[in-house]
Amino acid sequence: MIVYGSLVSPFVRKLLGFLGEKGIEFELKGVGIGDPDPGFRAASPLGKMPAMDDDGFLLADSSAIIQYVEAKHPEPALIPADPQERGRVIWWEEFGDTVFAACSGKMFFNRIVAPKFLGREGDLAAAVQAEGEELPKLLAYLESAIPASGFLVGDRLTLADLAVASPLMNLRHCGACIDPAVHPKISAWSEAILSRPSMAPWIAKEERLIARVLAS
Ligand SMILES: N[C@@H](CCC(=O)N[C@@H](CS)C(=O)NCC(=O)O)C(=O)O
Repeated sequence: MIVYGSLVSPFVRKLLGFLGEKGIEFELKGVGIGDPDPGFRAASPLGKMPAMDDDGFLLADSSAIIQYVEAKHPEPALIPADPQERGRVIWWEEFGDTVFAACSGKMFFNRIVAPKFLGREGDLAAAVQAEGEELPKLLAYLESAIPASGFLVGDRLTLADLAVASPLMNLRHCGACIDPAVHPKISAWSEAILSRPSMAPWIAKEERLIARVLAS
């Protein structure tokens, strides 16, 4: 399987962790925003990452790819069969993808991607608004919702944990680290998820990339 994407995308990071947890071998082909790579453009009609080529089967969108992989490789199950658990997992994926990643994305895109990767000014007012107004409410909700099990749904890792922990890395790149004194549950839970063998090597690589880019 080939995955097209950049290590710093929350959607790509979620997918890489998911594939790692499944034990699936894949090759990551690095592409950037607006990348003309023909394989990427064929797999991603809208030019968004991630996209996938699985032996000629082309698919874009992290959630679509994850559903495909879960159906093709059911074990270990990362999307539970239990109706209530499955509903909760999809809620958390939605929260991670469309709410949390949108907020962290306003900070990350405008402060790092636009100036450092695209060579143009970001909308710094949007970043300030996201950090000051949106983020505190989202972190308060997440802090209140992390169960004692240490996993967002049930008592084992699911897609929910990967989907919500992933955008936290984009906050970290912006210097907005989780303060364990203020958000002790998010701090402990996210450290546990982001340090899993499925995530940690990619994160180490992406941290080196961001350090290089910020120093340039
Ligand atoms: N719902 C999509 C979102 C993908 C997405 O928006 N990716 C961003 C990077 S984080 C992208 O490719 N943006 C480029 C663009 O919008 O042209 C998914 O889960 O894969």
